[in-house]
Amino acid sequence: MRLDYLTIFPDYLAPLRLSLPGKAVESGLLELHVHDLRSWTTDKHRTVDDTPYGGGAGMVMKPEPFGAAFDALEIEPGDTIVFTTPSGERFDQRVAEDLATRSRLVFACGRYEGIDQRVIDHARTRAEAREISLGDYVLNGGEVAALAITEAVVRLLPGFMGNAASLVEESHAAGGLLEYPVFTKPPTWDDRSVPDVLRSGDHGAIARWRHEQARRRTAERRPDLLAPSALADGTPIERAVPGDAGELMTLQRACWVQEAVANPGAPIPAFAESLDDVRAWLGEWDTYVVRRAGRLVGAVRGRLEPDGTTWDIGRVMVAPDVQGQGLGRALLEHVQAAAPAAATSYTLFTGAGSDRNQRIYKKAGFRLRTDLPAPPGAVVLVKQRSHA
Ligand code: 6GU
Repeated sequence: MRLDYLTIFPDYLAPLRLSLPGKAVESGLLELHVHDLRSWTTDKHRTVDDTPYGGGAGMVMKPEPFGAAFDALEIEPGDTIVFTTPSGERFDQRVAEDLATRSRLVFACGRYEGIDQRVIDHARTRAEAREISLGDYVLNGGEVAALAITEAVVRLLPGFMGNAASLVEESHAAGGLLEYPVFTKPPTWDDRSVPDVLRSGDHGAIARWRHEQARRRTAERRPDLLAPSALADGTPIERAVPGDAGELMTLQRACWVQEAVANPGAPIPAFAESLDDVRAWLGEWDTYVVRRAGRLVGAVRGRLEPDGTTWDIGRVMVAPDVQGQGLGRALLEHVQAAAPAAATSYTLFTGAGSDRNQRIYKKAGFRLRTDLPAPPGAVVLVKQRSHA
């Protein structure tokens, strides 16, 4: 694999030579080229940035040096140009695995407020171009991101690290859990002992303990990894944004017409809510939505009750024309998995006359609780959470 870096701070990328990629270079697995973007400037001051058209704060990286660099580096179809930018797609293990299949990656490290958009558009005409972000925070430049991406990609190359990596990769692979805690000698340190099970020699018990620990950690730190984040057909389940309030209100009305029919005489607050009401509760609940062809067709919300242990689920809504396709079940599973670690039980209401809803909830493990208070015309259902 050949890696090129375009940067105005070549020294920033010096660690490439020290760490693991350095070894891969020695073994001939990797070819690394760090380029000073300023070597493709033509003015006395070696200018790489200028003020933004349309005004605003900060500076924008000029297109000409990048254009000249792409020419000089003989970028061609089959190469992949990676623009590191906080507004890119989110980098993860899947992206790393994908990039590891390329024969050449060219990193264009952004600085300031970003790179002139025409550079990215131009790059797309010459090669594959991807804009990639490390995560939801802002660095001063893309160099650290290019280093991180490089390390994640290079360790996946066949022959690198004897490829033991592939065995460990189960964590962070699709559907994976975070790693379980690990221990080494001595058996007691600082009055802290290694868990007995790990010294028991019982491999079955060790595997079960590790899996339980991994699940617990994942539920606590990264509930999003446990939540099925997409429907079976790949349609994503996404967190609702404030702009969804209008469509949510529309969906709510469509769904609660059915509820009004199933529960004659019962008050239906959701049906009467205004746009401001929906906006207000959106701010207080974790809300998830599903879109089909750009239209919001499903939603669910959850929040922790003041007791700190009950995860309150509500507004499981599926547009009447797409009901019966398993969407409600997927949303219900998602919102349960999204509950914080502190949640030990789930609770929800539905109409006393809503037979279909009650059937779906019971099938999902919820039980009717006539001993608990419910709003007029409604019943309460509860399910205990199982963490393992
Ligand atoms: Cl790729 N660049 C910058 N400047 N900031 C970031 C980032 C990239 N990823 C997260 N924050």
